[in-house]
Amino acid sequence: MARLVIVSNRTPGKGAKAGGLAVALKDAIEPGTLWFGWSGRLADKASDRATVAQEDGIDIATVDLSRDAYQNFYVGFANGTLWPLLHFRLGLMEFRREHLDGYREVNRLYARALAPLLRPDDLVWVHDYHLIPLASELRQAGVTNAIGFFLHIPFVPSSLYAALPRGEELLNDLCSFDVVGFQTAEHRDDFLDCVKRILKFPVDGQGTIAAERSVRSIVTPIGIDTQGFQNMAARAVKGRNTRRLVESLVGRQLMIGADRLDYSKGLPNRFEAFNRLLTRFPEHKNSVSFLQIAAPSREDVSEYAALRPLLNRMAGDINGRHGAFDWVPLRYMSQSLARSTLAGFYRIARIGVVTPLRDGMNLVAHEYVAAQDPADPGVLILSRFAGVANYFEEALIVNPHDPDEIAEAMHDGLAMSLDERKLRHGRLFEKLKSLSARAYCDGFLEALSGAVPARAAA
Ligand code: GDG
Repeated sequence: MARLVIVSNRTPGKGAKAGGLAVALKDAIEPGTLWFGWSGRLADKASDRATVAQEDGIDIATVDLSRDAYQNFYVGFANGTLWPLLHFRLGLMEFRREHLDGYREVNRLYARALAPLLRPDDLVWVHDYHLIPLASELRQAGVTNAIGFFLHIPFVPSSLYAALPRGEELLNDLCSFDVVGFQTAEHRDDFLDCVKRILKFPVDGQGTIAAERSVRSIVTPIGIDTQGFQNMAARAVKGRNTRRLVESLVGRQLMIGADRLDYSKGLPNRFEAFNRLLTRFPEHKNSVSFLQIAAPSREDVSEYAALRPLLNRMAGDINGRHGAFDWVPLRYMSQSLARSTLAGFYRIARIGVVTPLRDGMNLVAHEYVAAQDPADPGVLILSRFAGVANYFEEALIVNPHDPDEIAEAMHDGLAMSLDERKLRHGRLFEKLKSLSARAYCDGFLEALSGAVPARAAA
């Protein structure tokens, strides 16, 4: 059987925050799988020689980056240009030629480090926007393997994409993969729209692009291990942290949000929505607490650093205005919690608030639904601009740009009958089964394996 080679910005293991991806790929990983990525270390000089170590039966190959390479590639182009652009935030996009050049150089370096580790029938699965030029660089290094790419974040319509200087280079790079996967049909269609309009490549009815090679575009939504998360939540709810949280609520209902501290997650609007809930529907005063966990992220990117003081101020304003001597309405933590602690907290929360302005998928929505007690489930409030909203129609769907609409959904969710909560949760839970981590891996790898005979014939 072909060996799977996974490539992502960070490899799993000590100190890496790749947790989510490692969970999603669990079913694809076997003894002998090779996982390649950045070590997380900054060295004086970047090296194109990988260090290979065995961890939990898989081979982990890593390279160090130089400080300059990290600045241009990671802080500059990946997170200062591509992330805002692909989240529809043109106003936040900053482009510098040296960042794009650095981004390509790092991808070239990765290709040089990875190519000698590859065996002829390996299937190579590349993850996310940091690594768009990788297939093209691997091809230049002589690699002929089947190489697939999965984009975890959205894609944008061609009119928006056109703002990216030298954007056609990256579109061409994407056409060096055999398979390109997206979270939703909308993201894939926007990508194909760019390919047709900007590169003028023909695309057939199945979404296959006739470039130098034949490139299949597919929709394979990511998922979680639903059963595993449900079990973790059921266990955690009996644990010390959840019990202490319940005690501290003294009978009040809980609303919860958990996100990376990222401007795409719509946190200021969510805070403003809670402010409006308490202003417009004062019956909720002293009867609900909102816990927002915001795990620090990408702190060396300036837009991220700017978000922190804004949220601190908003949290202070809300608590100053609405709080009482025995009630803190908004409990805000810019810290991360253990995954199992989070699972227990989701389970006791009457409302899960997932209101990103844009999101590729958003796995917090999956986790919140998986964590619920089916006999007394909570309500999910979900942004229509999260990829998962394409699959989760039974959530309370909101436009996250309108804090009043979110506030009304909070009000409705707090008042929702047990019967309606059960009905909605039951349907969402059914959907989780087909949106599983296993379905994601199987779907993508089936398409990638299919690329092998097609290429051999060509
Ligand atoms: C990208 C795309 C896509 C959050 N706070 C804590 C914590 N989390 C965990 C959540 C969840 C994960 O982080 C976040 O996943 P998301 O899917 O919401 O978002 P991104 O990090 O932006 O990921 C996204 C995803 O890739 C997968 O394709 O869904 O659209 O943007 O698992 O639970 N985990 C812990 N402590 C926290 O405080 N341990």
